[in-house]
Amino acid sequence: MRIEKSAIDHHNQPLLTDHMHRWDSLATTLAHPESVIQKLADFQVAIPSWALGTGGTRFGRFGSGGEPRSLEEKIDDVGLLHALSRTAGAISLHIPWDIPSDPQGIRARAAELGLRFDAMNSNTFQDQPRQAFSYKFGSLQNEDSRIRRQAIAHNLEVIEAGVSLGSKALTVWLSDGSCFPGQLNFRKAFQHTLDGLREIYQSLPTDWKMFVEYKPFEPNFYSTTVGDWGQSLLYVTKLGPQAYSLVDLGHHLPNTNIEQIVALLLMEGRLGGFHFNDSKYGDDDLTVGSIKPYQLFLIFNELVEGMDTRSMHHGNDLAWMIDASHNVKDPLEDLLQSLEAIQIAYAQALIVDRTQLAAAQQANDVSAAQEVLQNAFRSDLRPMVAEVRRRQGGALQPMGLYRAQKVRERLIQERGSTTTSTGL
Ligand SMILES: [Mn+2]
Repeated sequence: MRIEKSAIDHHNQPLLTDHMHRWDSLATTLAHPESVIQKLADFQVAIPSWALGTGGTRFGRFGSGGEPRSLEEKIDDVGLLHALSRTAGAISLHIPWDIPSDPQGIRARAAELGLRFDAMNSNTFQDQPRQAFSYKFGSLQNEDSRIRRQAIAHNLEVIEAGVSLGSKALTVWLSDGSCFPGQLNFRKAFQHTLDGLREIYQSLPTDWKMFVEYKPFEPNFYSTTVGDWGQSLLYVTKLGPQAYSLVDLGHHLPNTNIEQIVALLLMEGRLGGFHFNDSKYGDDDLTVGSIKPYQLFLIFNELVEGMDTRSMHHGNDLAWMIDASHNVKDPLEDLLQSLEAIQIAYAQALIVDRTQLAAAQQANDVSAAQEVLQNAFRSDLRPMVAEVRRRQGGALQPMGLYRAQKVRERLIQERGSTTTSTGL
């Protein structure tokens, strides 16, 4: 199903007077409202194909019905999100869950909905039917060279699929590691992994990037072979200029200072991309901004400062993606909430008074520095984010329209109440 422009106009019309009143009064308080509006409009976030169905835990999965049954339907769902929010202009695919049988047709369908293909994701963390060797004891790190070869060959296939769709990046997340002391020789595991990544890197098209995503634990609980940003940085430095670290917010131990990691990776020119989610304990994959919105703002504050220092384009020079999974919410509603949280935190970072902040830091005026940051964080910029959507043809209240249009009910009618999205 699609949401027509007329339905969006019909939804916006009765809300318009109140919205314009709130936006006009906010705009008068901001130094450069139009430049912030433009940056927000240019900022598109990729939706991963695996977030469109209900996620589960190892204890169970409770489907919401109407889940996409094919790659085409996944693209349609991202199209819905983009039509409502005008900020979900890309989709990130997972191979082998989303192998495109008709790349030209898939490209055309995405283009029609205003979507491009973001980074491709390989999968050597589970075994596939008819696969010759098992990844039970790791993929690129494995002692058995035949298993390492199989994992390398898979990544090359993912690159090939991505080329056919116009993607420009490969994200490698490895679950490789060990569950018990003594299971693994750390140096050999690192070296095997580096050798494998090198072979994959050598097959990258010249205009592609490779992202090396780290994670401290799960599914392995004693060691992970790309366990933190230091290890990721070590790999990408050894690989070459097309390799970058990828930060997933949920891939840190509790209370890690993620904003500092982001600042330093940017300083070194090695931050390539970002996976948004939120967490209370571990890799919880909760809705962005639902638990720690201040942390999200502080991260965006470092991203904006660091990218501006390096004259980077905020929207294009890093890969932005939501990496979340939902067991109790409608996945599409959850993604709409995540998209809005990202826009709000980004907008708040854009209005930080950097001159005042630098002066406070120079003077060791700790209280003043805190005031500058919290002035921005406590500004209610929701009218601005709504105004950006309105100007792009989106909905003033995306979730309100989603519910008024009975999107989930219509998807269930169209696809059935028991469908399970591929890969979940
Ligand atoms: Mn991730």
